[in-house]
Amino acid sequence: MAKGEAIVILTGAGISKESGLETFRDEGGLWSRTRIEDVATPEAYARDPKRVLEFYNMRRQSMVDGNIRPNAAHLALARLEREWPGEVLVVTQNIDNLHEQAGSKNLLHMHGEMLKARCATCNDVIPWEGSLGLENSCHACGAVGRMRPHVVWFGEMPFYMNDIYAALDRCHLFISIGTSGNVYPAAGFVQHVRMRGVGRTVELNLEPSEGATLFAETHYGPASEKVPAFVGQLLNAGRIS
Ligand code: BJW
Repeated sequence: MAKGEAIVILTGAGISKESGLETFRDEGGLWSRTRIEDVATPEAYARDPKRVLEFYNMRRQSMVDGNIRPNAAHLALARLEREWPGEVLVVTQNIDNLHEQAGSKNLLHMHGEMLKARCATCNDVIPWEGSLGLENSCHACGAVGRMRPHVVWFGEMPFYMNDIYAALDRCHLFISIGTSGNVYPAAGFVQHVRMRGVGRTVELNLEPSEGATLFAETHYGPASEKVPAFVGQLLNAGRIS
């Protein structure tokens, strides 16, 4: 196998759909029932924190109680990380913990994590599985009513951007899985890789995304089928191109 060829994988809500979690923009998805402006912006939280906390409490509870498990696509990416001789980095927009459950280790949650809470005053982040309310106080600074979901809302800066761009700058293969390509900066990663003039770009999705034409190679179908098949081919070939 070629040593040192690096792979960056961007995942979105589509990879977790077959584990029972909702996507955002598909028909019947989260944003078809709830307005982004009401629950996923800092302004919404400032205006009506209780409503925003309740929206995330419901989703957190269904994630914990629903016994949500990784599917074949998450497991295939963990296998790729274990067996590929070069670097494999998963950058996920998802706030679920299915990549961790599947065994992925080199993983960045650019839009945060559902099972963590952050203090809006001192930025302390702690694990959080129960409901969040305005009565909760921060264990680090003691502020009351300032614990919020550890997620990235519209207009907020996603996490790990320096690490992500550094990885995109050295990767030989960029794979985008189960994301509609509507939300920046993630939607711009494929262009970032293509601008370098080297590197293979692949989209694996149920159907063509907004930015489908930017990818050199596309494969359409459920992630639980397309991802294991693609990973199997990659590991058999032992090289990227
Ligand atoms: C399957 C499948 C199966 C289904 N198998 N596939 C004006 C003002 C302020 C900002 C902006 C502005 N104009 C533009 C911006 C930037 C803005 C943005 O992109 N807006 C666009 C709407 C235009 N972005 C931001 O604000 C970001 N921050 C930022 O840019 O910082 C810099 C900045 C700072 C200050 C000022 C200005 C700029 C932050 C974005 C945060 C996104 N947050 C959310 C919520 C996270 C918490 C939560 O979960 O509640 O992240 S929104 C939501 O969208 C979530 C997702 O991670 C993200 C992406 O969605 P995803 O994963 O692509 O899901 P879907 O549903 O869209 O697609 C699913 C796909 O799966 C589909 O393609 C299906 O076909 C497929 N699929 N089943 C395979 N079985």
